[in-house]
Amino acid sequence: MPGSPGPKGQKGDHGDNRAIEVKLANMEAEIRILKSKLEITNKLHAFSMGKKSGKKLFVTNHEKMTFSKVKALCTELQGTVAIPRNAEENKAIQEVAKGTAFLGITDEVTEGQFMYVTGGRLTYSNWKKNEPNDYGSGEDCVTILDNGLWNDGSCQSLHVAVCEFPA
Ligand SMILES: [Ca+2]
Ligand SMILES: [Ca+2]
Repeated sequence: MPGSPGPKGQKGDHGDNRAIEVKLANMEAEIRILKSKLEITNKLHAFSMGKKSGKKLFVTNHEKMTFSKVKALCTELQGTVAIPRNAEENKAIQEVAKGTAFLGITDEVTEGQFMYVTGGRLTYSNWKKNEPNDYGSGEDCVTILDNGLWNDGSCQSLHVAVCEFPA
């Protein structure tokens, strides 16, 4: 995953073309080295996370926070809040979270109509019996419980942050 672009550098001194060409060649060589190092780092990271080819990666820092904080954190990492699209992904998130975690699903826009934070209506769900119940008319976020079942809960509650990254 590429980082955000760095700040603009200061204007350099004027030099003759020869000096500039040498500088440019050196920079190109450095970029090549950095690229290959980054590639190895990415591979090593994916390997250490048990990343399987063609599967999404679900990652947690085991911290509990509000839904908006989880969303901001995942966005900062260029991922999204974990969204299980099938039973297999639901299980994967359950195993990563090891406790109640927020999912990237809310009914904040229209009460009772749960949507993905990335857009679109639910295509898979795993609600606990008698959920979602919008208890106290204040439950617009969705959590996955340690048994893998879902409950709608308060977005202000503190739950484990799990982000997902594309396959
Ligand atoms: Ca609700
Ligand atoms: Ca509920």
